[in-house]
Amino acid sequence: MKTAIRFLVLGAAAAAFHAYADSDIEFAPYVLPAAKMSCDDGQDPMGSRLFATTRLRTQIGLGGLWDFLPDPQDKGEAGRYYVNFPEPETSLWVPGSWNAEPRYSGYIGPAWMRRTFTLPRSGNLRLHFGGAFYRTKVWLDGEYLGAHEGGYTPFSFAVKNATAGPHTLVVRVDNTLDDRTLPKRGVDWFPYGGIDRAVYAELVPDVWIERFHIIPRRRSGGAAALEVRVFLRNLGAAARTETLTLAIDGRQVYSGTHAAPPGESTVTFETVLENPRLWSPANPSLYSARLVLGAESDDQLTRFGVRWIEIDGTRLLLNGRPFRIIGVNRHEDHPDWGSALPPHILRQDVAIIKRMGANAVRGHYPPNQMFLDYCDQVGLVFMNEIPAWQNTPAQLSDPVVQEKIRREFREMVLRDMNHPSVITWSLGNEWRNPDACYEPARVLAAYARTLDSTRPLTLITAGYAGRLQELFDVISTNWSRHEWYDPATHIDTEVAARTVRQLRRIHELFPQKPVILSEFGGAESQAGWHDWSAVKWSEEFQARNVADSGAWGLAQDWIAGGCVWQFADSRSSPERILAGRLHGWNAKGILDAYRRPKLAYYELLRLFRAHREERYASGLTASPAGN
Ligand code: ADA
Repeated sequence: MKTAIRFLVLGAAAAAFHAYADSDIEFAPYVLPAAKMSCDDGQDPMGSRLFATTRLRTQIGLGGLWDFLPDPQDKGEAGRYYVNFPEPETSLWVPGSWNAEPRYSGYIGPAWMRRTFTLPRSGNLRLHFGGAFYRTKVWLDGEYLGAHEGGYTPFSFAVKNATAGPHTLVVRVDNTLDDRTLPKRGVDWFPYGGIDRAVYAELVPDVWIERFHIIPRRRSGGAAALEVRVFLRNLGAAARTETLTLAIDGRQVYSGTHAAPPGESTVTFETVLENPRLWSPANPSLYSARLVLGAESDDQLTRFGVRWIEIDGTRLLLNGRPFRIIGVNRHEDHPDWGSALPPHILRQDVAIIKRMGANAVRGHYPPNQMFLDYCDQVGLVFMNEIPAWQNTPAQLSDPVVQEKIRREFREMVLRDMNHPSVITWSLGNEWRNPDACYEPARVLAAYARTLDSTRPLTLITAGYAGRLQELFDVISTNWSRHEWYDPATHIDTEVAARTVRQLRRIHELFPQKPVILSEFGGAESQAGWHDWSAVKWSEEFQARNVADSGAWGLAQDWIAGGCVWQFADSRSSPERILAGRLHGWNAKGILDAYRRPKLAYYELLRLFRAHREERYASGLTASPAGN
């Protein structure tokens, strides 16, 4: 009663303040926990990672202002813009999304970008793009280097014997989506165009380390066998023999010679880590590894963690102890930056999530790699996924789409293998008519398992119970309370009861598999609009959805956790402007797009913290902060 009067007299925002001011919520100080590391690799001058990835290569950052010219009539290739770049319309900051600029806010189509740079000396040039959305073609000094399709994974080009002095780089990026792209046209997030992740050039020797993976496997007696997989490139015409030397935390653990045939090759060797420090959200312990080629002719650095993920019936085990996913779904989106979130926003997102008492994040696509570096460092697990979003059986049976799924999955695994935070791989989200997707799913799941056998494989569905789930280690399902997209204006408990029955059917069908509520709570709210009777679009309506579905999910012992839909409001695709959206935004964020909390955020804070304390009291969690 008292609360209701406050609502009427003081207005909704003030009431919300009062409702929480006297509550038992304690705000943790705004400090991120530090990773336990015994080695500091310094800063990455390219701004791409949280640590330097080389001590030997000469690197040239290609961020900054680039000439920009949209090409709505697609005349650029015929007009050879890569040789005769016309008068640019403006210059744009890279990494950046052109749709974050008011002038190009709605622009979908090809665009041309150009910049020059100077090589301090001649040598083999490796051009690295952390990501560009969605189709990219690259020319250096008028010469075509190649193309890449896919918006979320890195790609690179090599140029033998580039000369010292100035060079001109021209890039054509096209953010047009269709029925055969990943994601497909009309997906529920915005196809921000541009070079939206770090880009740089570096000088490499004739044989270099493209990347290396460290894959820990459990040995009896607590030791970890580390399989080291090295991806080499040899630009020469003859095979070479090279020495590889690995140091972990500054201590040499391996040295051996290996053949490096021309082109790309893979070398593997093994080493053992006795009594490894284990990584977990409570204890994010990281190792630093440096691999050197020859007598310091090339090197690469990475971080890795040792942690054991296992499945025990309906439970996930992390390092032998039950582990529940408590998290948020997050898009890489911000009104001022589009999809090109700068490091301080990535860091802020991680801090907000950690501070909520969450231990997990899920995304519809591989995020900026720096975000995963932060997850490794502060202790958040990440459910990694490729953007095969709501594809139809017809699309999934199309060999062209299947090949894109395979490529996207491979590129995700190649990039993210070393992140201890990555806890599951997902083949996609909410495929339509799941029974009819069985055959393509079977083939794709078999392929995915050849790339990594150390993490559970999953596919996100929308309450589906059926044989498709046989194919996956973990069942991930979204709580789809359909009333949101109906004309209903109030919460309908009958709909919720139906959803619960549907979810229980999954458990009945697969009583021995963990089920993750990959999305719960999805309801939109107009930030700042309150209504005491919890009418649709109000913060109260959303808060109730989030609290009810979250509390129900976390109370089921056969549910291995869940993630709220979603972390912050995000812009939806142009096709969705009428699909129950606020000005074309998906406003189901528990924070608004600028990360200002809505009521649902406080509800979730309470829920996550209560859950954590309860787990601690029952001995299932290592420490109150441990999750
Ligand atoms: C699904 C989908 C999300 C989002 C959500 C919504 O759960 O996985 O990407 O579109 O629906 O807001 O309707």
